[in-house]
Amino acid sequence: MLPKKIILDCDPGHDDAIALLLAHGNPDIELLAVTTVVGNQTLNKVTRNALSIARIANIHNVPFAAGCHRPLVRDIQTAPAIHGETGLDGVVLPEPALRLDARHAVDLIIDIIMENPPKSITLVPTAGLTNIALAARKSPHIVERVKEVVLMGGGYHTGNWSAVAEFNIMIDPEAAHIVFNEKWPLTMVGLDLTHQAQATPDVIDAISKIKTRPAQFVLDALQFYGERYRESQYFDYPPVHDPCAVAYVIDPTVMTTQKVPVNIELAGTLTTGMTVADFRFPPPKDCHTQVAIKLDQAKFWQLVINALKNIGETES
Ligand SMILES: [Ca+2]
Repeated sequence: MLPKKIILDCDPGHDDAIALLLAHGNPDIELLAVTTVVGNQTLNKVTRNALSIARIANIHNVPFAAGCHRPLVRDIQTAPAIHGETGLDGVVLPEPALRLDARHAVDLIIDIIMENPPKSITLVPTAGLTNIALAARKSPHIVERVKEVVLMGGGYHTGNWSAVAEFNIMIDPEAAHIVFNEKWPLTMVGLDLTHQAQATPDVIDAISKIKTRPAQFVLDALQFYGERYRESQYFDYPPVHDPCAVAYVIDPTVMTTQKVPVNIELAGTLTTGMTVADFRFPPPKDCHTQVAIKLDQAKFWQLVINALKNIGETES
């Protein structure tokens, strides 16, 4: 089987970091680019974090590009309560060794989609959707060339940034509206699913046995991230959102999904940024969106652990 070609659009971020390691360490994924966007922290901070993770994991020959420094319409909102002032507090980050691609992330995304055969690229956004929305607006012909969009964001029952909205959607709901309404196949890996992906003590134990620099980085990241989730949202163990989207691309049987129309609330007084999922049956024939429902936790964590083992030891 040919590896699946993906572009990871992210805002590292503790769980983005693990998503990046999973994509890099899994042999069924070909990571064509990493693009960054304002989200968990400012664009400069998350971009530097992405480059530092590349050094920790020995990622070479993959272009990294910085994208949008603010949402389309709204003011910037970041998430220091979960990710700290750097966006990746709790870990020691090395000076980046890779240099950024000179292109804007939006242009890099468009270039890669156009250079590759139709329906061969999967977009995996694990942040606000500003870059992806702008790419679709700048070059509308990319939409039919993308194989699918598998994003971490939203939730059909659960919010975390408001009563009903999730952070990645709520920080740029207009961008999310664009991305959910384009006719590419779209899988929403939302909070309903990712709250099942908690880094429990047995997971931590399995990762601590790997004893490599990238594995230690993940342990340090989960330590900080777990404390913040305990303090701010009373989780016993932290939900590791972003790698769930990568895991679905690797092996769709890692979760169950349901075809459901989803749209983004833009005008609500209480519900802006809500991913409104219409579970009335049957779904329309032209429904191009689906939502992730139930995670196979053992299979998911095995993918993460295997990726760390594949990456192996890296230079310090
Ligand atoms: Ca993220």
